[in-house]
Amino acid sequence: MNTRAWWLFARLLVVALLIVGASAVFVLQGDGGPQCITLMTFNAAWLCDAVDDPAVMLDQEHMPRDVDAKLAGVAEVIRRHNPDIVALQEVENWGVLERLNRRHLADEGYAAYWFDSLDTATGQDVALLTRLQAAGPLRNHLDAFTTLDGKRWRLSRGLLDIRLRVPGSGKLLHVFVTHLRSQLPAWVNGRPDAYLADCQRAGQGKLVRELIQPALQAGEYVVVMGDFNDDRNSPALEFIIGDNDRGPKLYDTLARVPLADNYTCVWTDALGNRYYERVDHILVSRNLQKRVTSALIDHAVPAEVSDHAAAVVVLKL
Ligand SMILES: [Ca+2]
Repeated sequence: MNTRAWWLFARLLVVALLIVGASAVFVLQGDGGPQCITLMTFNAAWLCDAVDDPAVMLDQEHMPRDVDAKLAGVAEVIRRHNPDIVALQEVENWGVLERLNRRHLADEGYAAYWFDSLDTATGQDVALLTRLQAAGPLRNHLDAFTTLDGKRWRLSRGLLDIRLRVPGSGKLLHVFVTHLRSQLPAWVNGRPDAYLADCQRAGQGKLVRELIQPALQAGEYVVVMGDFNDDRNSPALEFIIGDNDRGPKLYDTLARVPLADNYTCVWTDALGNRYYERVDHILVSRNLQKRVTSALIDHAVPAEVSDHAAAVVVLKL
């Protein structure tokens, strides 16, 4: 090969390397194809620190004996499903969420989102861990209210509301997380009133529906998840899903879980009867229904970690 031929060969080689390099960078940046996004919701059951917060009534009563053992147990449940988005309930404060994320999930690449709720009895808040980048500010809707049966209802734990960007495709997921009123009776004039608690939860369901309607009407990809303290056929769930209005309905992703596994909580009454109920939910807008590739409920949560199972859904976006 003469000098001229060598030069031509060298130039072609450089051009070929540039093309290969450019395509490699393109692949690394995402090819625009579908991505699998794993969603999880988990009620972590009194995820408290060991500090007595004078503003919270019940934090000392439910303080874990070993805070880091509790956090490690919660982290293990999260880690084994490798979720991209985790909705948490019953988080006492920002400090305990940061301790979970930085000390026990440090290598998972999560950003944490949280706001303090109005619930000063339990101190319980909702929170989000996510590997997806936020595409807008976090909203909490603590000031929102609705009326039902002549009464005003609000979400004492708020409604976590954030848009997240799916890597690669650049699509946006509009994620909402909440924790509705428990089934424990409300106390009125020193007497228990279970019906009032049910009315409050129904009012909260109506309010969630009103707050998610704009995103649904705009055709966004919407995910609504959390502990709603009631099952699919309750008034609260009927409101949220859209059974009571003409707007776009939500799809109940966990309905596809086999019946024998389709519960997230077990209650035992005074006579020792056991009741199985799915109170934790992952609902999505209908434009995501065909993008759900799997759904499961993880019952292997140790009793000392939580009395709730974790729910996991994979979306292909
Ligand atoms: Ca709190």
